[in-house]
Amino acid sequence: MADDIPQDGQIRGTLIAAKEQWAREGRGLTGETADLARDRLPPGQRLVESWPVLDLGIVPRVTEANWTLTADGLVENPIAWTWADLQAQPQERFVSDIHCVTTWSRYGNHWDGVSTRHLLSVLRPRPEARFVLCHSSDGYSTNLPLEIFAAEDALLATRWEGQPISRDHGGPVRVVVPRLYFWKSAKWVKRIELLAEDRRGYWEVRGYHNDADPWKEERYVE
Ligand SMILES: Nc1nc2c(c(=O)[nH]1)N[C@H]1C(S)=C(S)[C@@H](COP(=O)(O)O)O[C@H]1N2
Ligand SMILES: [Mo]
Repeated sequence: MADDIPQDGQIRGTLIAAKEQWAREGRGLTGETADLARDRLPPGQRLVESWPVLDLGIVPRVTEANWTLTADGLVENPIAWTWADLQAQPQERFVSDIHCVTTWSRYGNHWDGVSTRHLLSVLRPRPEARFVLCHSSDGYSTNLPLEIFAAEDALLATRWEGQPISRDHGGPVRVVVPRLYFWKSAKWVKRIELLAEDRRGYWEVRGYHNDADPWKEERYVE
C-alpha cells in the first residue's frame, strides 16, 4: 500500500508558516492583467533557468517497485495501477511552461507520460463528477476542476527532459497541470479522486486561491 511508503525529511514548519503569511500579505501581487496573445510570462513572474524544488519537506521513498495509483470516486471503472500498468498505457510527449506562485516560471519543459485524457477514458467519469482531488504520499493534496485536469496539456509525468523525474521533483510519477500555478501539480501522486463537490487541498485551506490561474494572478484567497 502507498500508505506504507517510508518517508525522509520533516515538515518545513517555518516555510509553511511563511507561505501562509505571503497569502495574507498578497506577496507578489501586481494587479496587472495579462495579455495572452502578447505575453508568455504571467504577471508578477520572473524567469528561471534551473528547476527549483518546493514541497513540505517530507520526501517519500516512492520507487517504481512500490508506486501504486488508485483512481476512484465517481467513475465507472476505478483503477489501481502499478508502474507496469502505467507503462502499458499510451505514452505521450508534452511541452509546457511552469508557473509557481512563489513567482518563478520555467519555460519549455519536456514531459513524457500518460495524458490525463487517456486516464479519464479508462476511468469513465460519471456525469456528476466535476472535481478532482489529488492525494500524495507525503500527505499533500490539491484540488482542481475536472475540465482543467482533463486539458490536453495535463499528464501523469514520469520523465522530464528525457530523464526519469527525480525523487525531489515527485518521481517516479507526478501530476503536471500547466494551466494552473504549480502547487496544483501533485508530486508523488498516489490517489486521484473524482468528486461531485469541490474539496480543498493542502494550500487551498491555507490562504491560496482555489482556482490558481496564473494569467488572472489568482495567487491567494480574495
Ligand atoms: N506531493 C506534493 N506535491 C506538491 C507539493 C508538495 O509539497 N507535495 N508542493 C507543490 C508546490 S507548492 C509546488 S511549487 C510544486 C513544486 O514542484 P517542484 O519541487 O518539482 O518544483 O509542487 C507542488 N506539488
Ligand atoms: Mo509552490
